[in-house]
Amino acid sequence: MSTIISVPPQQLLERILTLEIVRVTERAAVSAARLRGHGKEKAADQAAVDAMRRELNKLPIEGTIVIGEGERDEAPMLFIGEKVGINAGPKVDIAVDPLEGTTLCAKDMPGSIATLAMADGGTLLHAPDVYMEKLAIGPGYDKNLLDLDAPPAENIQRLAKAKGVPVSEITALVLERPRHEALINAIRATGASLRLIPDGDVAGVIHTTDPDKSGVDIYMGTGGAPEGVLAAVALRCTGGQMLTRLILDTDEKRERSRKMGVTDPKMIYRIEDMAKGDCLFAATGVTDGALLSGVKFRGNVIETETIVMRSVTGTVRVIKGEHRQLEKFHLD
Ligand code: VTB
Ligand code: MG
Ligand code: MG
Repeated sequence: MSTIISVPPQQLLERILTLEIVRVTERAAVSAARLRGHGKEKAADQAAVDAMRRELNKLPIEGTIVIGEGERDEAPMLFIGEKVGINAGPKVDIAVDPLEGTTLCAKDMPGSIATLAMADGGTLLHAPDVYMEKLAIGPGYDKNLLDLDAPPAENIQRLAKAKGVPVSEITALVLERPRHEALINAIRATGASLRLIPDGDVAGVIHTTDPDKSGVDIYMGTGGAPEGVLAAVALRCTGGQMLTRLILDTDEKRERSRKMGVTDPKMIYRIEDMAKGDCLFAATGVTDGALLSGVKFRGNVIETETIVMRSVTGTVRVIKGEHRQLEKFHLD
């Protein structure tokens, strides 16, 4: 049974773009990786942003950045509303996190990636840079299995039952943050296993789509809304499930999100509400991680590993790149 959502033929993205976006995340990852382990989060982020912008501006698209990053981190960003591409070709929405896990990169810890999603123009949720509640599981379950408002224990018990395993065989993934203390205690009380990550919940959510490989059955907790939309695009391609809600706990955030088109501040989003049309997702490893290997510098050859997905066909490719003479052609 496929849970992949179909779209009308006129909304299909040109499939050649699948490979084009690989170049973009590859170059962002290589540029960030040059500063891996240097303790300079902003410099690494800036390097990734600059490379991503330069590569995006070579693509045959009329692109608009609808999700940039940096408002919350004060990071240099590809700003929301920025036009990218050669200004000819399909109109597309683009969500970027040029360096997801800046701290991981600065400390050379596992799991930082360069990531990007592209979708038919006007079809991605314009999420402000606020926190977002997230609940995600892999494909193959009833679409009403989880409830964002249910206690964590209940969602875990429902998942265990649907999977046909005891709760002790369920692993939940959560960002290690003080704000998650109650969530962490509630998960521990169920007897489920809990994996804590320091950063990187785009990859974290993606892990739920392949529990046999990742060991992760469910993602729970709050993380960045931009990362939530990126993960939703990936899940749209692989067929998992995700429920989210923006945390708009101040007038300023409600006003900012209203300006971005959010009419119901309490809305619970499903994947198809966050990514309505055909979409593509790519991520290249910067540091080594469970999802992707990091960039390897080997003299004249630079190696990258990228995962790229296309929603309309549900194709997932892992592309290993060997790059030669990068500096000859570009200025990074
Ligand atoms: C998460 C995590 C990111 O932001 O989205 C997180 O996946 C949420 O914000 O890697 P806090 O760090 O404030 O908890 C990141 O850590 C950075 O973008
Ligand atoms: Mg991020
Ligand atoms: Mg970032």
